[in-house]
Amino acid sequence: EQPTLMVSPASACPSVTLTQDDLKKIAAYKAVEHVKSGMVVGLGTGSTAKHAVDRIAELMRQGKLKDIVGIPTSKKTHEQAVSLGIPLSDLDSHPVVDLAIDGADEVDPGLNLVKGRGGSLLREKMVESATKKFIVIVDESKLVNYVGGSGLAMPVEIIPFCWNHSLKRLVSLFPDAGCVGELRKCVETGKAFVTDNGNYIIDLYFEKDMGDLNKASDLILRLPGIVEHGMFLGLATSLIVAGVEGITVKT
Ligand code: ABF
Repeated sequence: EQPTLMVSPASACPSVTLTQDDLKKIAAYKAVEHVKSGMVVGLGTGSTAKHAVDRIAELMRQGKLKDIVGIPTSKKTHEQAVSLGIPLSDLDSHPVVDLAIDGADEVDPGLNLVKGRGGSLLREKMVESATKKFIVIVDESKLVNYVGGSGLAMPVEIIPFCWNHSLKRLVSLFPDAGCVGELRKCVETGKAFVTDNGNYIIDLYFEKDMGDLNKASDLILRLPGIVEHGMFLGLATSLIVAGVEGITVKT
């Protein structure tokens, strides 16, 4: 039996202050309870998903999980999984994933997500659209009423060729939403951030909501030069939220 990491309500344990990272870990451990031996598992990216990958490896070491095949969603997660000894494969060899576990930047009440502020949205979307179950793990700070409406970035992966042209065309799709965009840059180098796939990212910011999300998605994807966007609509099958009051699971 897999141990469950429990969180006490704050009122029952007033002296314990949980950090945001503690909450991420709690959500991740809860999600890993759904991983069973023999599964093909999509391994997410980011500081929350990292805890899930660590936990899967720990259970494998303890002999509680066997014959796991991991499908990493980024080069970083690939490296982490290799260092932990998790056997890996890809969608070419395993086109159907049993379960994927990943974080998100925003989650709305309909389990629509914004992802990609970490830059891995394309591989994440490829893996998470090929899975039977996709559990999203977040701390409560990620919950929003409407994705894309938080004033924070909605990332779009584009090819580098004439990126400024693509930026302008993206912004022009949303004339009534107060949309602005910028090329994502590396903080260290000041140069364009390059994704695992050799592409650039445009971060779009909306003053007002962008309206129908599926329509917005279609409009973005129809532009030549656009590879993928960070709205994950209708892909998540469950959500695990860790907050100071405890864990909430939504399916
Ligand atoms: C990945 O990691 C991304 O899609 C998302 O941008 C980010 C969330 O990061 P964290 O878990 O570190 O908050 O899931």
